[in-house]
Amino acid sequence: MQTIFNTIKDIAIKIDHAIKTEDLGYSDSSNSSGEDQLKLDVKSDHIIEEAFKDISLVKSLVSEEKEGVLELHENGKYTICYDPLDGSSLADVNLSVGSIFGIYEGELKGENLVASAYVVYGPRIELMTAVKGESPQHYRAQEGLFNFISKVSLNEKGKLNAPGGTQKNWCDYHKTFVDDLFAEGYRLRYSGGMVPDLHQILLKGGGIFSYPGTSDVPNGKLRQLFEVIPFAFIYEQAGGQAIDSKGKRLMDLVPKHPHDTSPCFFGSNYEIEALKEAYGVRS
Ligand code: AFP
Repeated sequence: MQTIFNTIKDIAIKIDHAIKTEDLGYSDSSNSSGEDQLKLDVKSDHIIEEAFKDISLVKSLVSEEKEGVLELHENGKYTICYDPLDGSSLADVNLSVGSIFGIYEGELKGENLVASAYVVYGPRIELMTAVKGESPQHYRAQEGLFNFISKVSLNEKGKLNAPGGTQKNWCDYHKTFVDDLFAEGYRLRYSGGMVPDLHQILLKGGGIFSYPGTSDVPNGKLRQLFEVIPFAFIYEQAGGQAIDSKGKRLMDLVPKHPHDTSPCFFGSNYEIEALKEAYGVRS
C-alpha cells in the first residue's frame, strides 16, 4: 500500500503546481454526470492516470470525471476510485480544494475498501492516509517532501457544524437538528469543499459534516465510491461514525452504478447519535 500512497504524494505535488499555474477556466467538455469540466479537472485527472499507469499493483482506475473503468494491469490487486479535484469550482476564488482516493479490492462496494487517502490543496499541501486497524496518518508537504505530523483521532464530542445541501429544501427534522446544534453553541464551518471541511473537523477534534437528501436531491449530491466511502473509512478509523439518513453505516453501501450518490453524515459520536435521534433511526 505504501507504493500507492507514495504515488499519491507525487500526484499531490503535480496537481498543486497545476492549481497554482494553469488556466482556471472551463474546458469545452462535461463529465459523466453532465457537469461542465474545468480545465483543472481534466488536467488533474490526466496527472492521476499517468501516475498510476506504471504501478502494477493497480488493476484499474475509476474517475469521478469519467464514465466507465480504465483497465491498467490484468494481475493488479486494487481498483482506485478517485475524485481528481473535488470542489474545483472553488479554485478560482482561491479557496482550498482536494483530491480523494478510495482503494478497493474486488467488487466496488464499501466493505471492499481496504485503504483511502485525501489531499488538501490549501495554504499548504496536506495528506491524510488510512488503512484498516490504524488511526489515520496526517502529513504536510515542505519543499516537495511529505513530513509525518501525527496520527489523528476524534474526540467524543466536537464544536464544529458543516451543514451542506440547499437549506430551503431540507426536511423539518434536519433543520431542527442543525438549529439545535447552533443553539448548543456549535460554530458554522462550511466552505463548499467537502475535503477541507471534513479535514477541519478531523483536525479540530470533532463535530459533524452533513449533506442530506433534500426535496430537490433526495439521494444527496455526494458520490458513494469517490467521495463518501473513502471519507467514511477515515472517520471510522479516527473513532467517529459515518452514516446515511437511515442510520446505516456508509461502509455498508453497495452502489448499483459507479456514480451513485448517497445522503451522508460524518462526525464524532455525540453528534452522530444526536442525528440518529433526530432522524428517528437510533438502533
Ligand atoms: P464541486 O466539485 O462541484 O465544487 O462540488 C463540491 C462538492 O462535491 C463537495 O466538495 C461539497 O461538499 C459539495 O459539493 C458542495 O455542494 P453545495 O454547493 O450544494 O453546497
